[in-house]
Amino acid sequence: METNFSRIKETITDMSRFNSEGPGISRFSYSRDDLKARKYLLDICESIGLKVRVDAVGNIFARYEGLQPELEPVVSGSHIDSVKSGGMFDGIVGSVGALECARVMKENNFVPKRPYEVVFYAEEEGSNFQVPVMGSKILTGKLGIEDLKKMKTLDGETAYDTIKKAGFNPDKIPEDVIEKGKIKASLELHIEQSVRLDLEHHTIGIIEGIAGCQWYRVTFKGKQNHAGATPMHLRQDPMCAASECISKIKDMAKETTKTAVATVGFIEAKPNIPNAIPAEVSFTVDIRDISNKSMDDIAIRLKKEAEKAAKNNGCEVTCECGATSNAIEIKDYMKNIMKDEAEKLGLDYIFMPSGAVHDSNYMAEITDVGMIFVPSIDGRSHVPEEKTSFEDIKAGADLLLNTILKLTEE
Ligand code: HGY
Ligand code: MN
Ligand code: MN
Repeated sequence: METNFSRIKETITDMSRFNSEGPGISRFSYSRDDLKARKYLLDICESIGLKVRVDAVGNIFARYEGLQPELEPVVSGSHIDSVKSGGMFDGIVGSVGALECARVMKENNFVPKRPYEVVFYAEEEGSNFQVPVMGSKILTGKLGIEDLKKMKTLDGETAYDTIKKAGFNPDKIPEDVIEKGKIKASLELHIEQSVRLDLEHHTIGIIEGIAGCQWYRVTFKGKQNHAGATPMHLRQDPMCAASECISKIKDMAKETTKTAVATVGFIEAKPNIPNAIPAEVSFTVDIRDISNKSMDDIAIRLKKEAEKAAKNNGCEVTCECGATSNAIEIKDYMKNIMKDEAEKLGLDYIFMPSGAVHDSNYMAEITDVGMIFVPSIDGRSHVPEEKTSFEDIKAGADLLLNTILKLTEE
Protein backbone atom coordinates (compact mmCIF):
# COMPACT_ATOMS: atom_id res chain seq x y z
CA MET A 1 0.00 0.00 0.00
CA GLU A 2 1.16 3.55 -0.65
CA THR A 3 -0.26 7.03 -0.31
CA ASN A 4 -1.81 8.93 -3.19
CA PHE A 5 0.24 11.94 -4.36
CA SER A 6 -2.53 13.87 -6.12
CA ARG A 7 -5.02 13.31 -3.28
CA ILE A 8 -2.50 14.62 -0.74
CA LYS A 9 -1.76 17.65 -2.93
CA GLU A 10 -5.46 18.33 -3.54
CA THR A 11 -6.42 18.07 0.15
CA ILE A 12 -3.58 20.31 1.37
CA THR A 13 -4.39 22.86 -1.34
CA ASP A 14 -8.10 22.73 -0.46
CA MET A 15 -7.27 23.35 3.21
CA SER A 16 -5.33 26.50 2.32
CA ARG A 17 -8.57 27.98 0.92
CA PHE A 18 -10.10 28.21 4.42
CA ASN A 19 -8.41 31.54 4.99
CA SER A 20 -10.10 34.92 4.77
CA GLU A 21 -7.20 37.29 5.22
CA GLY A 22 -3.78 37.16 3.57
CA PRO A 23 -0.88 37.52 3.31
CA GLY A 24 -0.31 33.85 4.02
CA ILE A 25 -2.66 31.76 6.16
CA SER A 26 -4.33 33.21 9.27
CA ARG A 27 -6.71 30.47 10.43
CA PHE A 28 -7.09 30.68 14.19
CA SER A 29 -8.98 27.94 16.02
CA TYR A 30 -12.70 28.69 16.60
CA SER A 31 -12.76 31.20 13.73
CA ARG A 32 -15.19 30.93 10.79
CA ASP A 33 -12.34 29.66 8.61
CA ASP A 34 -11.47 27.04 11.20
CA LEU A 35 -15.07 25.82 11.40
CA LYS A 36 -15.21 25.58 7.59
CA ALA A 37 -11.92 23.64 7.54
CA ARG A 38 -13.28 21.29 10.17
CA LYS A 39 -16.43 20.61 8.16
CA TYR A 40 -14.32 19.87 5.08
CA LEU A 41 -12.21 17.34 6.99
CA LEU A 42 -15.21 15.80 8.77
CA ASP A 43 -16.93 15.26 5.41
CA ILE A 44 -13.90 13.32 4.19
CA CYS A 45 -13.79 11.31 7.44
CA GLU A 46 -17.47 10.47 7.00
CA SER A 47 -17.01 9.51 3.35
CA ILE A 48 -14.52 6.81 4.34
CA GLY A 49 -16.60 5.58 7.27
CA LEU A 50 -14.45 6.85 10.15
CA LYS A 51 -16.21 7.08 13.50
CA VAL A 52 -15.78 10.70 14.60
CA ARG A 53 -15.56 12.11 18.15
CA VAL A 54 -15.06 15.83 18.78
CA ASP A 55 -13.91 16.55 22.34
CA ALA A 56 -14.74 19.39 24.74
CA VAL A 57 -12.46 21.96 23.09
CA GLY A 58 -12.65 20.77 19.49
CA ASN A 59 -9.89 18.17 19.17
CA ILE A 60 -11.19 15.75 16.51
CA PHE A 61 -10.63 11.97 16.70
CA ALA A 62 -11.63 9.97 13.61
CA ARG A 63 -11.45 6.22 14.21
CA TYR A 64 -10.68 3.51 11.65
CA GLU A 65 -11.80 0.37 13.44
CA GLY A 66 -9.44 -2.55 13.90
CA LEU A 67 -10.00 -6.30 14.10
CA GLN A 68 -9.62 -6.03 17.88
CA PRO A 69 -11.47 -2.82 18.86
CA GLU A 70 -10.66 -3.35 22.53
CA LEU A 71 -6.94 -2.76 21.92
CA GLU A 72 -5.44 0.68 22.49
CA PRO A 73 -5.37 2.60 19.18
CA VAL A 74 -2.41 4.01 17.32
CA VAL A 75 -3.12 7.70 16.71
CA SER A 76 -1.62 10.13 14.22
CA GLY A 77 -2.36 13.72 13.29
CA SER A 78 -1.38 17.32 13.85
CA HIS A 79 -3.00 20.75 14.24
CA ILE A 80 -5.26 22.57 11.74
CA ASP A 81 -4.89 26.08 13.15
CA SER A 82 -2.19 28.53 12.04
CA VAL A 83 -0.23 31.51 13.28
CA LYS A 84 -1.11 34.94 11.86
CA SER A 85 0.23 35.23 8.27
CA GLY A 86 1.64 31.73 8.43
CA GLY A 87 2.10 29.08 5.79
CA MET A 88 -0.18 26.42 4.29
CA PHE A 89 1.92 23.42 5.40
CA ASP A 90 2.51 23.85 9.16
CA GLY A 91 0.24 21.31 10.89
CA ILE A 92 -1.66 20.56 7.69
CA VAL A 93 0.99 18.19 6.33
CA GLY A 94 0.60 15.99 9.41
CA SER A 95 -3.19 16.29 9.54
CA VAL A 96 -3.67 15.47 5.85
CA GLY A 97 -0.91 12.84 5.95
CA ALA A 98 -2.63 11.03 8.83
CA LEU A 99 -6.00 11.24 7.05
CA GLU A 100 -4.39 9.91 3.87
CA CYS A 101 -3.23 6.81 5.77
CA ALA A 102 -6.86 6.05 6.69
CA ARG A 103 -7.93 6.65 3.07
CA VAL A 104 -5.29 4.20 1.82
CA MET A 105 -6.38 1.53 4.31
CA LYS A 106 -10.01 2.03 3.27
CA GLU A 107 -9.41 1.79 -0.48
CA ASN A 108 -7.36 -1.37 0.06
CA ASN A 109 -10.02 -2.87 2.36
CA PHE A 110 -7.24 -3.29 4.88
CA VAL A 111 -8.25 -3.85 8.52
CA PRO A 112 -5.42 -3.41 11.04
CA LYS A 113 -5.29 -5.46 14.23
CA ARG A 114 -5.48 -2.34 16.42
CA PRO A 115 -7.79 0.60 15.71
CA TYR A 116 -6.16 3.61 14.03
CA GLU A 117 -7.29 7.13 14.93
CA VAL A 118 -6.68 10.29 12.92
CA VAL A 119 -6.41 13.33 15.24
CA PHE A 120 -6.82 17.02 14.40
CA TYR A 121 -5.67 19.12 17.37
CA ALA A 122 -7.22 22.48 18.27
CA GLU A 123 -5.34 25.69 19.19
CA GLU A 124 -1.80 24.35 18.83
CA GLU A 125 -0.28 27.70 17.86
CA GLY A 126 -1.58 29.64 20.83
CA SER A 127 -2.76 32.34 18.39
CA ASN A 128 -5.97 33.05 20.34
CA PHE A 129 -4.93 32.89 24.00
CA GLN A 130 -1.08 32.93 23.88
CA VAL A 131 -0.92 29.38 25.27
CA PRO A 132 0.63 27.01 22.71
CA VAL A 133 -0.43 23.37 22.28
CA MET A 134 -3.63 24.11 24.24
CA GLY A 135 -5.67 21.29 22.66
CA SER A 136 -3.18 18.58 23.56
CA LYS A 137 -2.61 20.09 27.02
CA ILE A 138 -6.37 19.83 27.65
CA LEU A 139 -6.76 16.28 26.35
CA THR A 140 -3.85 15.09 28.47
CA GLY A 141 -5.30 16.76 31.56
CA LYS A 142 -2.67 19.52 31.91
CA LEU A 143 -5.14 22.40 31.52
CA GLY A 144 -8.72 22.54 32.83
CA ILE A 145 -11.91 24.60 32.85
CA GLU A 146 -10.63 27.08 35.44
CA ASP A 147 -7.52 27.76 33.29
CA LEU A 148 -9.77 28.47 30.29
CA LYS A 149 -11.67 31.02 32.38
CA LYS A 150 -8.37 32.85 33.06
CA MET A 151 -6.82 32.62 29.59
CA LYS A 152 -7.91 35.49 27.33
CA THR A 153 -7.71 36.74 23.77
CA LEU A 154 -5.92 40.08 23.21
CA ASP A 155 -9.44 41.63 23.17
CA GLY A 156 -10.09 40.26 26.64
CA GLU A 157 -12.53 37.42 25.86
CA THR A 158 -11.92 34.32 27.97
CA ALA A 159 -10.88 31.10 26.24
CA TYR A 160 -13.88 29.45 27.90
CA ASP A 161 -16.30 31.90 26.23
CA THR A 162 -14.52 31.78 22.84
CA ILE A 163 -14.65 27.98 22.79
CA LYS A 164 -18.28 27.88 23.93
CA LYS A 165 -19.31 30.48 21.34
CA ALA A 166 -17.71 28.32 18.63
CA GLY A 167 -20.11 25.52 19.62
CA PHE A 168 -17.89 23.31 21.76
CA ASN A 169 -18.49 22.32 25.37
CA PRO A 170 -15.53 23.08 27.68
CA ASP A 171 -17.58 21.91 30.70
CA LYS A 172 -17.03 18.38 29.35
CA ILE A 173 -13.22 18.65 29.67
CA PRO A 174 -12.87 16.33 32.69
CA GLU A 175 -14.66 13.45 30.96
CA ASP A 176 -12.64 13.89 27.74
CA VAL A 177 -9.18 13.65 29.33
CA ILE A 178 -7.29 10.63 27.93
CA GLU A 179 -5.37 8.73 30.58
CA LYS A 180 -1.85 7.38 30.26
CA GLY A 181 -1.90 3.91 28.70
CA LYS A 182 -5.13 4.38 26.72
CA ILE A 183 -3.22 4.99 23.45
CA LYS A 184 -0.65 2.57 22.02
CA ALA A 185 1.44 5.26 20.26
CA SER A 186 1.07 8.75 18.80
CA LEU A 187 2.77 9.74 15.51
CA GLU A 188 3.08 13.15 13.90
CA LEU A 189 4.30 14.06 10.42
CA HIS A 190 5.40 17.71 10.26
CA ILE A 191 7.46 20.15 8.21
CA GLU A 192 10.93 20.79 9.68
CA GLN A 193 10.44 24.57 9.92
CA SER A 194 14.20 25.09 9.64
CA VAL A 195 17.03 24.66 7.17
CA ARG A 196 18.79 21.36 7.78
CA LEU A 197 16.92 18.84 5.58
CA ASP A 198 16.72 21.28 2.67
CA LEU A 199 20.34 22.44 2.97
CA GLU A 200 21.73 18.90 3.30
CA HIS A 201 19.29 17.47 0.70
CA HIS A 202 17.67 14.82 2.93
CA THR A 203 14.04 13.79 2.39
CA ILE A 204 13.22 12.66 5.92
CA GLY A 205 14.08 13.68 9.48
CA ILE A 206 13.45 11.01 12.13
CA ILE A 207 13.06 13.00 15.32
CA GLU A 208 15.18 12.08 18.35
CA GLY A 209 13.96 14.78 20.70
CA ILE A 210 11.54 17.70 20.72
CA ALA A 211 12.49 21.04 22.25
CA GLY A 212 10.44 22.36 25.11
CA CYS A 213 9.39 25.97 25.42
CA GLN A 214 8.76 28.55 28.11
CA TRP A 215 6.77 31.71 27.30
CA TYR A 216 7.20 34.80 29.50
CA ARG A 217 5.48 38.19 29.52
CA VAL A 218 7.80 40.95 30.84
CA THR A 219 6.05 44.21 31.80
CA PHE A 220 7.88 47.43 32.75
CA LYS A 221 5.80 50.15 34.41
CA GLY A 222 7.20 53.71 34.45
CA LYS A 223 5.77 57.20 34.57
CA GLN A 224 3.82 58.46 31.54
CA ASN A 225 4.82 61.99 30.72
CA HIS A 226 5.28 64.62 28.00
CA ALA A 227 7.87 63.50 25.40
CA GLY A 228 9.16 67.02 24.89
CA ALA A 229 8.84 68.86 28.15
CA THR A 230 10.17 66.16 30.49
CA PRO A 231 13.95 66.51 31.02
CA MET A 232 15.89 63.24 30.65
CA HIS A 233 16.96 63.14 34.32
CA LEU A 234 13.33 63.29 35.49
CA ARG A 235 12.14 60.35 33.41
CA GLN A 236 10.99 56.88 34.47
CA ASP A 237 10.86 55.48 30.96
CA PRO A 238 9.75 51.82 30.62
CA MET A 239 10.80 51.78 26.95
CA CYS A 240 14.42 52.42 28.00
CA ALA A 241 14.17 49.63 30.58
CA ALA A 242 12.61 47.26 28.04
CA SER A 243 15.27 47.97 25.40
CA GLU A 244 18.10 47.41 27.91
CA CYS A 245 16.57 44.06 28.88
CA ILE A 246 15.73 42.96 25.33
CA SER A 247 19.27 43.73 24.13
CA LYS A 248 20.60 41.07 26.55
CA ILE A 249 18.24 38.24 25.49
CA LYS A 250 20.21 37.06 22.46
CA ASP A 251 23.32 36.47 24.55
CA MET A 252 21.33 34.76 27.32
CA ALA A 253 20.48 32.01 24.83
CA LYS A 254 23.83 31.89 23.00
CA GLU A 255 25.78 31.69 26.27
CA THR A 256 23.65 28.86 27.71
CA THR A 257 23.78 25.99 25.17
CA LYS A 258 24.31 25.50 21.40
CA THR A 259 20.66 24.54 20.95
CA ALA A 260 19.01 27.20 23.17
CA VAL A 261 17.02 29.95 21.42
CA ALA A 262 15.12 32.97 22.74
CA THR A 263 12.85 35.34 20.84
CA VAL A 264 10.99 38.57 21.51
CA GLY A 265 8.17 38.41 18.98
CA PHE A 266 5.57 40.69 20.53
CA ILE A 267 5.97 44.15 22.13
CA GLU A 268 3.32 46.63 23.24
CA ALA A 269 3.62 50.19 24.59
CA LYS A 270 0.79 52.01 26.38
CA PRO A 271 -0.55 54.48 25.37
CA ASN A 272 1.63 53.86 22.26
CA ILE A 273 1.72 57.47 20.96
CA PRO A 274 4.80 59.31 19.65
CA ASN A 275 4.66 62.31 21.99
CA ALA A 276 4.30 60.63 25.40
CA ILE A 277 6.81 58.66 27.44
CA PRO A 278 4.95 55.34 27.80
CA ALA A 279 3.30 54.39 31.06
CA GLU A 280 3.96 50.75 30.37
CA VAL A 281 5.88 48.52 27.95
CA SER A 282 5.38 44.77 27.80
CA PHE A 283 6.87 42.07 25.58
CA THR A 284 6.95 38.28 25.23
CA VAL A 285 10.02 36.08 25.51
CA ASP A 286 9.84 32.63 23.88
CA ILE A 287 12.63 30.40 25.30
CA ARG A 288 13.31 26.96 23.75
CA ASP A 289 15.81 24.16 24.21
CA ILE A 290 16.04 20.37 24.17
CA SER A 291 16.88 20.48 27.89
CA ASN A 292 14.46 21.72 30.55
CA LYS A 293 17.33 22.78 32.85
CA SER A 294 18.85 25.19 30.33
CA MET A 295 15.46 26.83 29.73
CA ASP A 296 15.16 27.33 33.50
CA ASP A 297 18.66 28.86 33.58
CA ILE A 298 17.78 31.34 30.82
CA ALA A 299 14.56 32.25 32.66
CA ILE A 300 16.54 33.01 35.83
CA ARG A 301 18.89 35.29 33.85
CA LEU A 302 15.93 36.99 32.18
CA LYS A 303 14.39 37.85 35.56
CA LYS A 304 17.74 39.20 36.87
CA GLU A 305 18.29 41.38 33.77
CA ALA A 306 14.72 42.66 33.95
CA GLU A 307 15.14 43.70 37.60
CA LYS A 308 18.45 45.44 36.78
CA ALA A 309 16.93 47.33 33.84
CA ALA A 310 13.94 48.35 35.96
CA LYS A 311 16.24 49.70 38.69
CA ASN A 312 18.37 51.61 36.15
CA ASN A 313 15.28 53.42 34.86
CA GLY A 314 13.17 53.95 37.99
CA CYS A 315 10.56 51.47 36.82
CA GLU A 316 8.74 48.45 38.24
CA VAL A 317 8.83 45.12 36.47
CA THR A 318 6.95 41.81 36.42
CA CYS A 319 8.07 38.69 34.59
CA GLU A 320 5.23 36.16 34.34
CA CYS A 321 5.44 32.67 32.87
CA GLY A 322 2.45 32.19 30.54
CA ALA A 323 3.07 28.66 29.30
CA THR A 324 5.62 25.84 29.45
CA SER A 325 6.10 22.62 27.46
CA ASN A 326 8.68 20.05 28.52
CA ALA A 327 11.46 18.96 26.21
CA ILE A 328 11.05 15.27 25.37
CA GLU A 329 13.18 12.35 24.14
CA ILE A 330 11.87 9.84 21.56
CA LYS A 331 12.24 6.18 22.58
CA ASP A 332 14.80 4.05 20.73
CA TYR A 333 12.28 1.42 19.58
CA MET A 334 10.18 4.14 17.89
CA LYS A 335 13.22 5.62 16.13
CA ASN A 336 14.31 2.13 15.03
CA ILE A 337 10.90 1.28 13.55
CA MET A 338 11.01 4.50 11.52
CA LYS A 339 14.62 3.83 10.50
CA ASP A 340 13.78 0.29 9.29
CA GLU A 341 10.68 1.46 7.41
CA ALA A 342 12.59 4.40 5.85
CA GLU A 343 15.28 2.01 4.65
CA LYS A 344 12.69 -0.39 3.20
CA LEU A 345 11.25 2.59 1.30
CA GLY A 346 14.73 3.62 0.17
CA LEU A 347 14.29 7.08 1.73
CA ASP A 348 17.23 9.37 2.48
CA TYR A 349 16.84 10.13 6.18
CA ILE A 350 18.75 11.56 9.14
CA PHE A 351 18.08 11.59 12.88
CA MET A 352 17.55 15.10 14.22
CA PRO A 353 15.97 17.15 17.03
CA SER A 354 12.91 19.37 16.63
CA GLY A 355 13.47 23.03 17.52
CA ALA A 356 9.75 23.71 17.29
CA VAL A 357 7.20 22.53 19.85
CA HIS A 358 4.39 20.21 18.78
CA ASP A 359 1.31 18.50 20.17
CA SER A 360 3.59 15.48 20.44
CA ASN A 361 5.27 17.22 23.41
CA TYR A 362 2.06 16.65 25.36
CA MET A 363 1.00 13.36 23.83
CA ALA A 364 4.32 12.13 25.26
CA GLU A 365 2.76 12.56 28.73
CA ILE A 366 0.29 9.73 28.01
CA THR A 367 1.94 7.50 25.36
CA ASP A 368 5.05 6.84 23.26
CA VAL A 369 5.44 9.39 20.48
CA GLY A 370 7.27 9.49 17.16
CA MET A 371 7.75 12.34 14.71
CA ILE A 372 8.73 12.49 11.04
CA PHE A 373 9.96 15.70 9.41
CA VAL A 374 9.94 16.67 5.74
CA PRO A 375 12.04 19.58 4.40
CA SER A 376 11.02 23.23 4.57
CA ILE A 377 12.33 24.88 1.40
CA ASP A 378 14.80 27.64 2.43
CA GLY A 379 14.03 26.61 6.04
CA ARG A 380 11.20 29.12 6.33
CA SER A 381 8.04 28.62 8.40
CA HIS A 382 5.44 30.76 10.17
CA VAL A 383 5.65 32.90 7.02
CA PRO A 384 3.47 33.09 3.88
CA GLU A 385 6.45 31.77 1.85
CA GLU A 386 6.46 28.48 3.82
CA LYS A 387 6.94 25.72 1.25
CA THR A 388 7.48 21.96 1.13
CA SER A 389 7.44 19.88 -2.05
CA PHE A 390 4.48 17.52 -2.44
CA GLU A 391 6.93 14.80 -3.45
CA ASP A 392 8.61 15.09 -0.02
CA ILE A 393 5.22 15.19 1.71
CA LYS A 394 4.25 11.97 -0.06
CA ALA A 395 7.53 10.34 1.03
CA GLY A 396 6.84 11.41 4.61
CA ALA A 397 3.26 10.12 4.40
CA ASP A 398 4.48 6.76 3.07
CA LEU A 399 6.87 6.46 6.00
CA LEU A 400 4.06 7.45 8.35
CA LEU A 401 1.75 4.81 6.77
CA ASN A 402 4.32 2.03 7.13
CA THR A 403 5.09 3.02 10.71
CA ILE A 404 1.37 2.98 11.54
CA LEU A 405 0.95 -0.44 9.87
CA LYS A 406 3.84 -1.79 11.93
CA LEU A 407 2.57 -0.37 15.25
CA THR A 408 -1.06 -1.38 14.71
CA GLU A 409 0.08 -5.00 14.23
CA GLU A 410 1.95 -5.07 17.60
O1 HGY B 1 5.77 27.53 18.20
C1 HGY B 1 5.95 26.37 17.82
O2 HGY B 1 6.97 25.79 18.06
C2 HGY B 1 4.87 25.66 17.05
O3 HGY B 1 4.91 26.08 15.72
N1 HGY B 1 3.59 25.91 17.63
MN1 MN C 1 3.58 26.41 14.01
MN1 MN D 1 3.10 23.07 13.74
